[in-house]
Amino acid sequence: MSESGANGSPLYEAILTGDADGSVKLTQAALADGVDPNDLINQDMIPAMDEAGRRFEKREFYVPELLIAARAMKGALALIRPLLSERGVEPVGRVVIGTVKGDLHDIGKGLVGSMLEGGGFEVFDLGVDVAAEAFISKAVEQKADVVAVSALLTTTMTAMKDVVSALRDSDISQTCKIIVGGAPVTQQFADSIGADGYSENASAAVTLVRSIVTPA
Ligand code: B1M
Repeated sequence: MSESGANGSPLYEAILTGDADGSVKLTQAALADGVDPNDLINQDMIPAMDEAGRRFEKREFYVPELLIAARAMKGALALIRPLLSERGVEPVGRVVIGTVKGDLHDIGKGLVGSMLEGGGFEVFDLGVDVAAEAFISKAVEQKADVVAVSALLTTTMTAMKDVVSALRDSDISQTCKIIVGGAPVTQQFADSIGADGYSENASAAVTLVRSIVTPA
């Protein structure tokens, strides 16, 4: 599996070619062999999706190929998710997460949510295409510590600013922080829209949220 390297491993190939049955079977076998789920995600699964994106840019892949790759990725992730979210009883904080309005990409957001659950947080996942008001009303309802917003498109990342504004105008502006992430998002962009934090990947998001909820 991952010891054969990211590109070209059987799981990588199964996801890239949209072989959902294969990706599930290979993931089951790797987990049974004791392979670290984080290695599967970082060495095989994410690189396969990145390659799908590269092929899409080069017009070797079209939307249907992206969709079947995503389906194969999700099948494998469904097996891994419970392993990421095993945790103790007491939540260390509450996080509302979703993909910004106009954006339907949910794999990275789902991964961030699962890793946060694994880090001991109670996570309320609002799904995709989430309006700014929906983020904030859920955060108010749940007295959330953090609102986490994902975007994968340069055209939708600008809508993150609306979520920041809605939070600043809300009753929980003093108690709830907002973090942003997703492939096109940068620390500079996060600063420019007044977000409280940015992280590049799912495990960095856990470290970031932890530092927000329990500052050193
Ligand atoms: Co889309 N798509 N897509 N797509 N797609 C990208 C993003 C793209 C880069 C492909 C490309 O051209 N190379 C490109 C965006 C270009 C741009 O804006 N710069 C693109 C495009 C153009 C589009 C459409 C417009 C295509 C079209 O219809 N013509 C369309 C838009 C639809 C919409 O959203 N309105 C579209 C549609 C789709 C599918 C529906 C077919 C499918 C999504 C299926 C799904 O999610 N259920 C899809 C896919 C699969 C991709 C790629 C190939 C893979 C995305 C993915 O799941 N990556 C993607 C190319 C790429 O990213 N390499 C692409 C794996 C995932 C684990 O990584 O989501 O980046 P990622 O998450 C990472 C980090 O970003 C971070 O942590 C995760 C890993 O640890 N992170 C956070 C994410 N959210 C975070 C939040 C945080 C912190 C960290 O805190 C809040």
